[in-house]
Formats: sequence, structure tokens, C-alpha cells
Amino acid sequence: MDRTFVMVKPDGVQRGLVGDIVSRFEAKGLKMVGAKLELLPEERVTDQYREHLEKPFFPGLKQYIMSGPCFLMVWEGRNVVPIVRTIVGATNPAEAAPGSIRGDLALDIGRNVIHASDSPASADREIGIHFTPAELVDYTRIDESVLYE
Ligand code: IDP
Repeated sequence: MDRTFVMVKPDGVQRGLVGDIVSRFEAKGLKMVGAKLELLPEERVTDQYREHLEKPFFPGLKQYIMSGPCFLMVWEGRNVVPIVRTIVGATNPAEAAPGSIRGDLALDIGRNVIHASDSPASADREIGIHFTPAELVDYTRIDESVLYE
């Protein structure tokens, strides 16, 4: 099964949106295999967003991500990376479809509530930045046999 890294950013945690966000992935049928609440150290933020280091918004992005606790998760399922990106919605909440997390719950690109890996390679990399193998749990969801053909 595929895995992806998802993180409720500090604005989402402060606004009490963690439960709503987790519910959306659970209801879809995805399996949570890791989760923790953390204040991220600078090195992990820089590593996660390394492709944006030279962007003008990077200092503000780093400050935002380190402004409070993030809720970090690993979700598992077939095609989980594109499925989660669709549930999350476009980067800019002004363009995110209604029904998506950013479409329903966010207004500003600089406060867009949630992060999700954009490819299987990024997912592997980001899971490795934030989780040890011992923090990921292997188990069967009781409805797995009816969720997939
Ligand atoms: P993604 O989070 O949808 O994958 P990316 O383009 O990888 O989008 O950007 C990473 C994060 O950087 C965004 O989620 C957002 O928090 C922030 N960001 C991207 N573009 C801007 C911008 O123009 N202004 C402020 N923040 C931005």
C-alpha cells in the first residue's frame, strides 16, 4: 500500500480543525498509520520545504510553520498521494474547490491549514524527515475488505 505525509499546520491546530481534518481522511477509507503533535525544529522545516529555500515567501513560511504545534500524520491507502492532494485542494484557497479542506476551511495562501506530499517520492522523503519506522503502525482496518475491489 502507498503512504503519504500530511501535516495540519499551526493555524489549523490553533483553530481546532484537527478533528474535522482527520475525519475527512477516515471517512474516505484511508488508514492512519502514524500521528503526533509537535513543535517542529528549524532543521526539519527547512528540510521539508527545501525546494522553496530561495523563494521570497520562505522566511515567512518558516516562521508560520514554527509558530505553534503542528499535527503530523502518515496515511495509507491505494493511490493515497493523489487522493489526499484532491481532498486537501489547491495551494491557494481562493482556487481550492468547495468540499476540499482548503476550499472549505482556508482563505489565505500563507495560512492554508494543511500540508500533503505532492508525489510518492516526496512522501517517502517527508515521512523519513518526520517519523522513525517505530512510530509507524502496521494493522488492518476492519473495513479494508470492502473498501477495495
Ligand atoms: P502545497 O503546500 O500545495 O504543496 P507549495 O507550492 O509546495 O504548495 O508551497 C508550499 C507552501 O508554501 C504552501 O502550502 C504555502 O503555505 C506556502 N506558499 C506557497 N506559495 C506562497 C505564496 O505565494 N505566499 C505565501 N506562502 C506561500
